[in-house]
Amino acid sequence: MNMSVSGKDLQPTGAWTTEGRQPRIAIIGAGFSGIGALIKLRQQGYTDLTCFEKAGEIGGTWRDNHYPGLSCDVPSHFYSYSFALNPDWKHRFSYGPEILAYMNQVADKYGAKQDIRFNCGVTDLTYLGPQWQLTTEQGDVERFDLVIAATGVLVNPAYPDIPGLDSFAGEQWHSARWRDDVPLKGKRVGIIGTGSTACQIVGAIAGDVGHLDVFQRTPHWITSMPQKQYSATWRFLLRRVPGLQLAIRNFMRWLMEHTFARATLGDEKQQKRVQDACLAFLKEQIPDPELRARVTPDYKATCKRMIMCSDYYPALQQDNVELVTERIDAVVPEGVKTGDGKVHELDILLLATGFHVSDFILPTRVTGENGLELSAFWREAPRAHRALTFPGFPNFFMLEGPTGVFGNTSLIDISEHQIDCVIAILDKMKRDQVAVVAPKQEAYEAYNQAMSRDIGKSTWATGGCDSWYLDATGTPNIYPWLPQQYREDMLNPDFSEYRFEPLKVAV
Ligand code: NA7
Repeated sequence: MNMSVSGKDLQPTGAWTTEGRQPRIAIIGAGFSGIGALIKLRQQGYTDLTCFEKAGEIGGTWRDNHYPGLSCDVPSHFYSYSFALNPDWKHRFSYGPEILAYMNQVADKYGAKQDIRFNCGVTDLTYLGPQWQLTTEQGDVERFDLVIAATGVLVNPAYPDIPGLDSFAGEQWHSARWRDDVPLKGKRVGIIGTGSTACQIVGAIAGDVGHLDVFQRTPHWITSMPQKQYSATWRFLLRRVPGLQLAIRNFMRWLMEHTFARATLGDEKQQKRVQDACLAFLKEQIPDPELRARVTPDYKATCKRMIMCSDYYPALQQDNVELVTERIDAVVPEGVKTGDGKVHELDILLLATGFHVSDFILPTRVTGENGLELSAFWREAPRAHRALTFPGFPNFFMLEGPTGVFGNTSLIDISEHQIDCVIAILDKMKRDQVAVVAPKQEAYEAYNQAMSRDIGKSTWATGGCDSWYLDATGTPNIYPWLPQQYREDMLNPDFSEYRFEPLKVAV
């Protein structure tokens, strides 16, 4: 069915605030942020909601990723919605399928799926003042008063730029495009990458494959993942004791943020504590000093995102597993050729090589005021005002946008606070009967300057490593202060940083 509306209907209308009607809100993406936005907006009385989801089901990263061993390195009771605490988590750190099932349960419970258009990607967003014109992959065109992009961060797989990659004669795939139809049992498998994803995969498949080559370009700092299966008694208690779940959630948040965030953000003692814990874990896990030396990083812990994984080091020491630290020269039809001239013959090549982290909503074309395109606005690096809004792009919000809180913490928690901030802004628009909201250019610049100044103190900048936190200029493009501060910013938005204007027609 083509839902295009006629040219007449597409003429700019007045503002929702002055017309006394519900704002038409488009939410793009039905992962944790998008579902959270649907639920929280409806709870606050904003009911004209349409969520555009490019896939046939909800889930975002937890739908796209389904590789063996997939789990979350943020504790389950913290990695959940504050309004839908879950006493039934089976493990302290949940596995992918349980997280996806939780998201579906919450979406069903709150009726969020009724607002979602599945298999409906958005190709274009154009600001026509005070509304946005939205075009779908199907060519349908509609108007919305506000747009909330909830399109995720780790979405588009990064394929390594290795000569001959396509010449490989066996099967190869990216970790985020896992092939369930190709059995690994008994096969000669190679995996490129040693980040969080690779560590989980290696731990899960080492016992199954015939031979496994792990191609490491840079060793990562790894700390243990204190996994624990929750007992039925514990789950019963959580259900019965008032406040217990919330107390655990808050404690987990405190723990994550006081260990990793502080260590990253200039607390040298804490950084040393984290690094010493990693070194002790490594020594305990790998007795062989030669292998240990090969996996010991030469940069500071917390420079790259910390990995929590207890299965990786034991897997590396299995007889059928080989750590390859020689530089990869090329992929050839038989396998991977390294700098020492050796060809590592493989049946299957796995690419755990990360994501294009600077894309965010792109390649959707987003055109703001005066024809300004978001891709041009982001030419140097993707930036935002308080990781949520953009000058020149009124009535447009991005959850988990650039310069966000992407360290070892719960992105669900962060996005919930962002949604609260969006709601506070909508409430103000309604109260003051204004049509347009956007951050002031000077507020955006002052904020980004403060970020640039303070990010230099973090181990992302000083730790001596390359990471996905760095933008094309080599500067960390991430929130430089403690997550607690971001939550406070979102709970108490400073409205003087925004321009609120009456109806303004597009030029
Ligand atoms: P990451 O953390 O970006 O890790 C990617 C890994 O792939 C990392 O070890 C890279 O080495 C390696 N890589 C990338 N390109 C190449 C090439 N060309 N040759 C060799 N090795 C390469 O991605 P993950 O999927 O593991 O984790 C992403 C996030 O998901 C993670 O932070 C969690 O939030 C969950 P490098 O270290 O750059 O030398």
